[in-house]
Formats: sequence, structure tokens, C-alpha cells
Amino acid sequence: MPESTPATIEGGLTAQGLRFGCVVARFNSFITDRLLAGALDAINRHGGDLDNVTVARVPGSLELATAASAMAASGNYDALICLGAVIQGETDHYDHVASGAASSIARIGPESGVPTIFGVLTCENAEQAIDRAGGKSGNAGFNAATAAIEMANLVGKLKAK
Ligand code: INI
Repeated sequence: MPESTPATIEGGLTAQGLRFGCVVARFNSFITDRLLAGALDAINRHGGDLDNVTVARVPGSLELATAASAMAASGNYDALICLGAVIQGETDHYDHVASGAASSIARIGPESGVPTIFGVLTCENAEQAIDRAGGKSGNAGFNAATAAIEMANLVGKLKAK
């Protein structure tokens, strides 16, 4: 057994004093409105102030990254949460929308230094999406906001070290 253990840094789950940007797709708004409600619930329950949350609406999931990039560049946010719903069967370009949204959002955090969370549901049908937006499988918006809180705290600690 080694005699010492490495220092481990983790982000806590308090949202107090943190500023969040939520970018929400209007496409499939019957799902994304529920994701946003879940995200705001998570921020509120973790001690955050909803006055420190800005919601930006975009047409669809393919536009989430552009708005999130602008918010990251503003320097006004500790973390960003991208919320969308891509549902297979309603489009033949499902794969393009899903992979385009995922790859563009994934770049923002590493490139800007502002944690940017992928809260986009990719589902086979509407029922699956409903299950994951506050139904029997929880709320992916709540989970995305919780990840944003943890990452904002972690990045804050790492920068201060
Ligand atoms: N956008 C979504 O957020 N979800 C979808 O399921 C979807 N489908 O099915 O096409 C979708 N398309 C719109 C896309 O995100 C853009 O807004 C559009 O292509 C304009 O750039």
C-alpha cells in the first residue's frame, strides 16, 4: 500500500452565488419546457438564485451551440446548460441533428473554459422522451443542471489552486 494518498479535488453541489445560462431549443418544446423546469428546480434546490439564471431560446438543437458559445464568450456565466430533444421517427435527418448538436456542444467547454453541459435527449420516440423529461426515468434537465453545478464548482476550485 502506498504511504500517502493523492490530493483529490471535486466540485461540490451548492449553486449559491453561481450564474447559469440555460439554452433551450423550441423544437419539441413539449419536452424541452419540462427539461428547463427540471434544470431550474435543480438550481433552486441546490441553493441557487433564479435571478442569476438567464434562459436563451433557440429554434432547434442544432442552434444550441451557437448561443452557448456567445454566452461563454461573454464571461457572465459559471456554467451553461444546453437543453434539447431530438426524436427519431419525426425526421429523416435525426442522425445529423443529434450528432451535430452533440459534437458542437462538446467543444464549447474545453475551448472556452466554461463548463457546458449536454442536456439533449436523443430518443426513439416521444414516449421515451416524456419518460426522461420528468416521467418514470427522471428528468434529464435536472441531471444536466446538477452536472453544471458540480463542474462550475470544480473549475472554480481548479482555477483558484
Ligand atoms: N431540432 C431538434 O431540436 N429536435 C429534432 O428532433 C429536430 N428534428 O427532428 O429535425 C430538430 N431539427 C431542427 C434543427 O435543430 C434546426 O433548428 C434546423 O435544422 C435549422 O437549423
